[in-house]
Amino acid sequence: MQDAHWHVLGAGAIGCLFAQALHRSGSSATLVMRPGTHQRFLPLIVERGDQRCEAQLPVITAGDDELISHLLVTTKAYDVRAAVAGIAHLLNDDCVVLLLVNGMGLAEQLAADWPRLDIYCGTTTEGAYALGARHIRHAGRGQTRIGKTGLATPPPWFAQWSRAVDHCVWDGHIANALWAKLAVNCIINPLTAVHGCRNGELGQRRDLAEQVALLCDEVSSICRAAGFGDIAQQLPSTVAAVIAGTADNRSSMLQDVECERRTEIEYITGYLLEVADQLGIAAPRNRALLEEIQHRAH
Ligand code: KPL
Repeated sequence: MQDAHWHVLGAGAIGCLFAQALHRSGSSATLVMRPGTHQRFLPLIVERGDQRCEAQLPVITAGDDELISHLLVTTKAYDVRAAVAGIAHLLNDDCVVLLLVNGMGLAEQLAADWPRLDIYCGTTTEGAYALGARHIRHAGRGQTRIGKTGLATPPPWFAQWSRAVDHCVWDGHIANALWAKLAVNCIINPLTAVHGCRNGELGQRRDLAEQVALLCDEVSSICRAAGFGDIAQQLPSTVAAVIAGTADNRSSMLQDVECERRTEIEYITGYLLEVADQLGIAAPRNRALLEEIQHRAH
């Protein structure tokens, strides 16, 4: 089968990392940029250890007429719907859309807006951060899991991804991986954002460790009721491992709050609370954190 041509919507650190990985492995990847971008090619720089890889990637905008068959979406969660709507006229009817974004609920929203899209979800622990526009540092190797609910075996295009991206696996139960990440993010992200601390402090400071434990209980009970009993059971040890493994990190939500950017809280804690409401579970700690973060943003 001929390689698919990927279009990448969202040229942040993760979008650049995967666009470069696809390009480097011989697949074609095009950046979808905002209207007003006049360049036909843009440089993309990835630093890794003491190496620096620079590539020129083709660019399109919504004003072009190039059709899109495979779309990787790596925008902020709150931008996904509008960004996809902006290029909907370029999408093939049965376009493959791979969502590699934080939070949950977006696949359902896109499916409701465009029922014919073939939507996949992914989650990655690759560590990358921006040094400038389309200039990133690939700081930590991680694992990338991709899947689609109800699809046990990968579609043909996945071969490209396993060739291009180290430690990229097809996950026949992707909902588990997404919920496991959601549960961890519901604890670490809002707590670090509210207390203005690095991830490691959540394990080191007794007052914060207590809050982690209480929040773990609440998130676990929602996970359990939603059918993710294993995630619930392992949550305290999973969270402790992520806190220890990312001790020096400033969580993405802390960075957003510090830079006075919009946060992704509605797609993380907000999504969890929607599920809790549907299941009739009270979640006062999560609700208080949601309100606190929303309050700070205004
Ligand atoms: O995913 C993260 C984030 O910051 O969004 C964690 C795992 C908390 C690492 O910082």
